[in-house]
Amino acid sequence: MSFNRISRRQFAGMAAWSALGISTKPAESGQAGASKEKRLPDRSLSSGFPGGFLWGTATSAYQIEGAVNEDGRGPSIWHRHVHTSGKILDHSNADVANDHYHRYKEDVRLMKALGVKAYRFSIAWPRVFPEGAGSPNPKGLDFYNRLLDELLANDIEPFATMYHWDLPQALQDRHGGWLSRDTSKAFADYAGYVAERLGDRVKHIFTINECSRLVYLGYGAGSDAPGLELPQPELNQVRHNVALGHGLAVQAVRAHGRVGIRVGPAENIVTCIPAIETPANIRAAEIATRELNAGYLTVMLEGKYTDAFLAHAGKNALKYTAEDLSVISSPIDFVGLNVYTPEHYVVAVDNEQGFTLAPFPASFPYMGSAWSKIGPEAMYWAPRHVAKLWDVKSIYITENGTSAADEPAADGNVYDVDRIMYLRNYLIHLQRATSDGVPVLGYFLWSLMDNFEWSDGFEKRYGLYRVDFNTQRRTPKLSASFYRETIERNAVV
Ligand code: GBH
Repeated sequence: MSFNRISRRQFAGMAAWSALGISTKPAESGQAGASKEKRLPDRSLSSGFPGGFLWGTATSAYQIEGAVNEDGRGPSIWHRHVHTSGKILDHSNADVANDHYHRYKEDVRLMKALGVKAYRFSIAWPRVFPEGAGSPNPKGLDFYNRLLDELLANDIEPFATMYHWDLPQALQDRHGGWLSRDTSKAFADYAGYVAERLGDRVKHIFTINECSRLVYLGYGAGSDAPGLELPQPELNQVRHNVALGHGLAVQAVRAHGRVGIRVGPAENIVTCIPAIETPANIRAAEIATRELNAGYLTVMLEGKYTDAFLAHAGKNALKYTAEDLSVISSPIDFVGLNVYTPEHYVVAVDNEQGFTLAPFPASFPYMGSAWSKIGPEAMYWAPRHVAKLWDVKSIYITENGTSAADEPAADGNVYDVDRIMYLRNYLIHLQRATSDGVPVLGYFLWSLMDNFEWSDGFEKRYGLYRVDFNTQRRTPKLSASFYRETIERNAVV
């Protein structure tokens, strides 16, 4: 990159980097000057990640795009929810959010400055099918054409999520959203259409982001869109239809995408950690992980509900067919895992289920969100359990990151050393996993920049870049430097 080709905005961004003591020169520029000398001694190869390990960042459409009424986009359930439910912490909405719809080129430059080689983003279903089904909206799809071209011009590999919770409102109105399997079918039609249109440039597709959260918070607790509090039998049916939607979408992507397109889920599994790493506790944690994900990843990978899961459903037993189970378990190419928290610490006991879940002491540490327990070892055990239990050969960490208080210091910089502490420790455990041969191929940090954090509005910040939502100015936090260094060395720093 030569200086006279740098735009003013890029220059402003780079000034912020150097204020944090980071050289913005690419590593291969041969400038073995002062910045090199200051480096720590190289670690031995065994302390790094495998060659070709894919470093990326992640976002989702509704959380960053804004432009909710532009170019024929239809309303989504989140649009309705933020404007009517009164359940958003700061009473904000995402009508503008990060204005990424108009600023995507700048945002790709932010990624480039980090050195990431991959980007996980989601496609807004209501941009592509404003009514959820029926006629596609070419102008909506065009946004993703522009984004993909920009990413590829910058050597950043696109990983597209088909559904990150922004269901077209029309499908909610027409048949209760995921309460009806018509939504599962409409989802597959949309996914197939996108795979056909974008499959020349997108080689990796995630079906649904975190099935469990959209089911329980959207249809059970009602804190997320569509804000419903359904009784257990209906909730079970919603869950089944979401799993079915995943399977139908896998099939549609294969039917309509190019040969070799790769597809899988992006799940937030209930991660069970052996409280002490004895063989008995490790086995108990595996059993617990299989049972506690029975309605999601377990059925996707085994093609059946576990006995304990069905017994628990009891009189609320689900309506499904054998055909449904084979659709849900359509072969996938990889498993994506969003890893944030240790869900349970497990101790082996001699009872019927073979494990007990240790209660969390009141002193257990948390990061900035009410649910965000700190347990770096989740990053080791989540992929290890998945590889071991189901012999999965390819895993991506599709999200990991944390909110933090992020107060700018007197000099204007955000020294988010708590986020760095969190990331460093999770990455040490990820490195432990890859060293042990757990097949994790890449890692997407959540998130590229602060954004609309669902029912927490703009109150919780997850970004490597701070966003001033009044001016839309993006500024790297110290954690952006941490991530850039980690990527450059392919090792935890
Ligand atoms: C991810 O979910 C999302 O994919 C992403 O969009 C989001 O911005 C990011 O994390 C940060 O939150 O309300 O007590 O029932 C994170 C994992 C799992 C966190 C479910 C919230 C519900 C806790 N989520 N959890 S509670």
